[in-house]
Amino acid sequence: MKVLVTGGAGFIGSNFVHRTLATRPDAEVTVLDALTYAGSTTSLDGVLERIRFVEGDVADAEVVDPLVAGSDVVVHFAAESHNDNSLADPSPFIRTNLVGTFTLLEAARKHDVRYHHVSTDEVYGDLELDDPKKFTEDTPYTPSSPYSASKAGSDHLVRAWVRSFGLRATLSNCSNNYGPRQHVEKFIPRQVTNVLDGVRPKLYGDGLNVRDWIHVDDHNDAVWTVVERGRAGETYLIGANGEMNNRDVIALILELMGQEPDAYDHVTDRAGHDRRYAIEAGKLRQELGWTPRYETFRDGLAATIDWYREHEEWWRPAKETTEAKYARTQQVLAR
Ligand code: NAD
Ligand code: TDX
Repeated sequence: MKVLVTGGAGFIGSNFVHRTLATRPDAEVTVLDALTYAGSTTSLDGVLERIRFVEGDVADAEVVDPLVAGSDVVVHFAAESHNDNSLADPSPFIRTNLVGTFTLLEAARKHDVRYHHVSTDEVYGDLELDDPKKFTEDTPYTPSSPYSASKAGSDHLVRAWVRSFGLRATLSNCSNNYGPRQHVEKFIPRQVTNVLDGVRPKLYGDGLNVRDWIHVDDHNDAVWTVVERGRAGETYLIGANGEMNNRDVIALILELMGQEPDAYDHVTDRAGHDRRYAIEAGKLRQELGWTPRYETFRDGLAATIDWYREHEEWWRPAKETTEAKYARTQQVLAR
């Protein structure tokens, strides 16, 4: 199978490429990635020689069209992915997430190529902490941030191309991923690398916001499950019952790294900060038989911490500029 992976030099996309080559030796993988601040070919170390790597923009039809034409399936990960960045400057989110998706859809339609769209649970807005409900495939879209609104718009484009043009597409909306090769701007890598640098972790607001954590390999196995067995036009939610609030995640990181559980700072909250995400993944489990392999968040987190300990050369180049950016917008609050 010839697989075009967009965003394959980013966090989830690079882990997808590593996992694909490990589990599907016959797959012929092409990566299309613009190598923005969030992408690096070092995330493909060890597999670069087994794939074709194309540096280019998913919103550039001249680049996209021949690559899609030469593929059996497109798995679209490329995106601007960080909520805080979307609050500072939404414009690249509109171009990459909306125009980029549109460009891929047009090529997939023209060449009748199977398309899988990787999306997020953030399109459903947020839940109250005491709400017994979780997100399902039927939850209405109410995105909060420019990032989640751009992802919501891209999901709508995919569904319109399915209905109007008969595109052979599937969608998946996943909860928060953790694991190796995640950019240090994101919550878990930021705190782990702060502790490695002797800096206190930074918690937004009261820290009671809940995220539903899933290991990136479990997400990517689910994506393959949908690519291979999902029904055209269908959406599948991906999650592994990993709800935990941010305070507890920081306390666990500190404990696993041999620090006091309260050795962190409270900083200015994110504007419009979603309170809680929670995924009901029954459709994926029952219809397609997927189950996550990582049994506990604690074990997966400990392995992720070890990865950052052992790969300073991977994260160090981005650390200083990321923290300088945060320092301009966030203040440490007195307790
Ligand atoms: P990431 O920011 O780590 O990686 C994004 C990759 O896309 C980078 O390699 C970047 O260079 C590339 N890219 C950006 N703009 C591009 C463009 N115009 N053309 C080509 N390449 C471009 O993101 P991630 O966390 O790996 O997320 C991947 C996908 O999964 C996104 O679609 C995101 O919305 C979705 N998702 C992420 C999570 C999560 O927890 N990280 C959860 C659910 C869904
Ligand atoms: O320093 C921090 N301190 C903090 O308390 C950072 C960077 C974040 N946070 C909080 C904000 C969130 O409640 O931690 C939580 C997780 O933050 P992010 O890592 O920025 O993730 P989130 O905003 O939840 O979005 C992530 O999951 C859904 C991904 O970045 C998205 O791409 C994905 O769609």
